[in-house]
Amino acid sequence: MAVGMHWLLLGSLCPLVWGYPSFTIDYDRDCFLKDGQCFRYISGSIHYFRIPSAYWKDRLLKMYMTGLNAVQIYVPWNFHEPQPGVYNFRGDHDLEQFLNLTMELGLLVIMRPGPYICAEWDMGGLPAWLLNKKDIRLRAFDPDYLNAVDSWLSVLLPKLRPRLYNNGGNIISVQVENEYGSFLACDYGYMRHLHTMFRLYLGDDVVLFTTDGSADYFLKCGTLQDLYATVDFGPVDNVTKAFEPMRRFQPRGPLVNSEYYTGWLDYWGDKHAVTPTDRVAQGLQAILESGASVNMYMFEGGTNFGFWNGADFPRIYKPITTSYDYDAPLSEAGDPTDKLLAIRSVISKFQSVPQGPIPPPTPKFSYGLVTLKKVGDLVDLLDILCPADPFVTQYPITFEDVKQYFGFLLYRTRLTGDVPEQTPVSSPANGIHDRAYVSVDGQFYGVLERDSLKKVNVTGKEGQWLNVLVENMGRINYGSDLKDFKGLIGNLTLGTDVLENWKVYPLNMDGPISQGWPHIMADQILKTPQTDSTTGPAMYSGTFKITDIGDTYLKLPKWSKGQVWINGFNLGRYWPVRGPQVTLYVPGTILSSSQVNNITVLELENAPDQPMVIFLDRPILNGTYVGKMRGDIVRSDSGALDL
Ligand code: 6DJ
Repeated sequence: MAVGMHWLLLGSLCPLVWGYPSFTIDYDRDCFLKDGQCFRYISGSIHYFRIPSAYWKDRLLKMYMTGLNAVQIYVPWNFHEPQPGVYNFRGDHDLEQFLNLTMELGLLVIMRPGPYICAEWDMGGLPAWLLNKKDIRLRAFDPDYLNAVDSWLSVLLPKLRPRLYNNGGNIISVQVENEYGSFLACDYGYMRHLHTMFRLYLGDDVVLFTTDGSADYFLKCGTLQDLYATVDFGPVDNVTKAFEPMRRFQPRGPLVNSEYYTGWLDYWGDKHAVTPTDRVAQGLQAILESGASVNMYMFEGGTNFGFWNGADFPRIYKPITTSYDYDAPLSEAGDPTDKLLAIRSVISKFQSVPQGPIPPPTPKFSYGLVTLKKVGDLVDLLDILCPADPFVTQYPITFEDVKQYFGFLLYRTRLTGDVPEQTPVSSPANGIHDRAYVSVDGQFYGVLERDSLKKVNVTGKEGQWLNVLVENMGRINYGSDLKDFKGLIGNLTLGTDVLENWKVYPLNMDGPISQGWPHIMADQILKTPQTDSTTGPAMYSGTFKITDIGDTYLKLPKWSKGQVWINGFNLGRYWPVRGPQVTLYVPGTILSSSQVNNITVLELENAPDQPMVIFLDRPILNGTYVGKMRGDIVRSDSGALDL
């Protein structure tokens, strides 16, 4: 055998001999060490839980083609453990399938398993069932909280261990908690406990890290010995300065920005957030010039389907929109944008990017108009939506009390006397979490809203039902108000009287609708006598046929606020009169070209006289803001006035 050949063979065996693969930190050379070489990652965040699983591979391929060598992902605990001890890792929840795809495409993975993730996701990823114990202390050394955390980690972390880079997989590092330094509890005992658990399940040699805002006061409570401290910040003028707090806490090791913001999130009622491409590109270039590793948050934002959006609470409650487009380099629908091309060109100055074109945007279809029929007022559909007996209670109880954590609860009580004059129903303690739709028998009177709309005037007769449908609009995901109980969390008054003797109906909409209701009962719907009133909470349904399948965007002209399902899939909330989001993203994966497609709309306030919706081939996420306060906002592109 030739000498050269001999060394070639030996070379391919060497990794095993030398203890490779290995991923560690070199504190002398201030870099990560991948198989003994200085290495930096250029990564992007992608949330598999915000993208239909059939599209995962396409998105990862686009990230790879941009020149990224890693992706960063969160794992939302509440998405996988909907009830204590009940786990879901199937279909769109199949985390391991997602990880297999990253491996296939040669992407490294930076894991962020929480248990808290923030992410503008309901309760920051913590399961709402933790609130069954009312005085639980979240993200702290509280035995009730820790027992639940430990049991979840005992399921999740063993799935990750064989996938660690040092064990032959592609996970190079694992984050413990998330921005813990912004959480007032500042409980080192809790962080130490998590650290112990992560080491127990993942071993001693994986790189564990933390991420915090780039300021000393964040790093103070967010960091812990043996956890590599990293920071997050968006485009800034002075990158060296932005990394200074990290350097003060940790003089040596690679610089890392774990969340470099390519865009930002949207709140209902605020302007659509946009971060200019040139700023993002310049900021990225400066980070890469500094030699740092970086993860772009988000690379694709995706969608808060169903009821999964979170909310912030700066001073008032601010729920996040259904779209989590984030003005990211890949759009909500996974299409490459100019921002992606600019990012790719910056990356190419520092490392080679894969040859070949970025896959083009997928076709979008404007399927056109679909007319809908009213199925019935919500209060007339209780047999379907709440077949069990309601809870009977003197004073209101919460979503958590009845163990329904998402969606809607109907509270009803009978008027104990005539109410001939307009009399306010109100919540003196601001206890509407989060929005309530008030009617007396069939007559709709208006809306109560957390922090803003405090009373609704009603009239009625003794014995009539006062109906208060309460919508959970998403739990707070950031700050010290994470324990965000839903429903009526205080008494309601009628005039000066406290209302008592309630019946509480937990409404299960996803169940029957995913089973084909109301379409499977179409004949009965036609025969059912119903009011043709277009005000107040009611269900509408329709059908449409298509020949080509692709993504599309649903616009609801002249509708107010509600929820939409297509073929049983819960697309999320619409609220065009509040904006800025006007259309809902409809992934082609839920449509059929061989069968009739069903659409079901729950409208909460006012439906158009001729109920119809329209499918467009482009999104409208920036309905123009023209109003100035909540309550009666009008937008020029809200669809409230025109098609
Ligand atoms: O880690 C957080 C992300 O999940 C950091 N971050 C992002 C995501 O929530 S807002 C957007 C945010 N942190 C709160 C900082 C508020 C100034």
